Amino acid sequence: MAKENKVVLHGLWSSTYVKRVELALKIKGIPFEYVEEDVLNKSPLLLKYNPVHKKVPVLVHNGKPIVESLVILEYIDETWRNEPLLLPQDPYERARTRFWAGYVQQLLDSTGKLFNSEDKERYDKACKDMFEKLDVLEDGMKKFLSENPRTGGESMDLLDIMVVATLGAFRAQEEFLGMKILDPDKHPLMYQWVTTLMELPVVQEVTPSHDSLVSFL
Ligand SMILES: N[C@@H](CCC(=O)N[C@@H](CS)C(=O)NCC(=O)O)C(=O)O
Repeated sequence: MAKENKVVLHGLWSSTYVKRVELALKIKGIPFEYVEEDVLNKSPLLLKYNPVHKKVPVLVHNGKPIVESLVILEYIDETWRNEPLLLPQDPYERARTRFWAGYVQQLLDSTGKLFNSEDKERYDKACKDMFEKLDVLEDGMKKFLSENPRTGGESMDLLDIMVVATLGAFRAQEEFLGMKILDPDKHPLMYQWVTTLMELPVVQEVTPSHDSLVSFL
């Protein structure tokens, strides 16, 4: 009898963390059921599956829950070994990819603070942090991408997923904030990378419309 392979993703349409997992499942060609959660009124299932953080995404594989988006991405890659691999085989390159994925998470944290700042001082600080991180990424990625070139097409890896899930909503964020975030003159490599990824059909499939993102913000 074929081994049971039931995959359920508990998510939230607007969540960048959930988008990471949706992208990984689609890129790997893993069929899954999607359950939209209401994070203001958490379902008993969500609380049962993620009693520590009570957050989405939660991936349930054959009844077993896995939580925390980066942990889920690695679980997917280790469980479904088909191409594209999300992390390189070589331990050193794997470590570097994890390092930069962690840095993109820090960029997301700074961007989040920009939206949650209660006063101008905090807003300015979050803004400065965000642009400093973009500068570091622009610089760091010159070397990293030249040594780890993107293969193109839908062969995205963990870092591509992190980058597009984090920065893929930049146009809606710019419209909402009334300022440029990803400027092609200041961050040409990041701009090119993000906009190329945004055009991929798999990315478009999981990306909410511009208008719904602006209203949500
Ligand atoms: N570190 C978590 C963060 C997940 C997260 O913050 N999820 C949000 C949605 S974007 C959530 O479930 N929030 C509900 C809450 O905070 O109560 C991850 O990487 O999965």
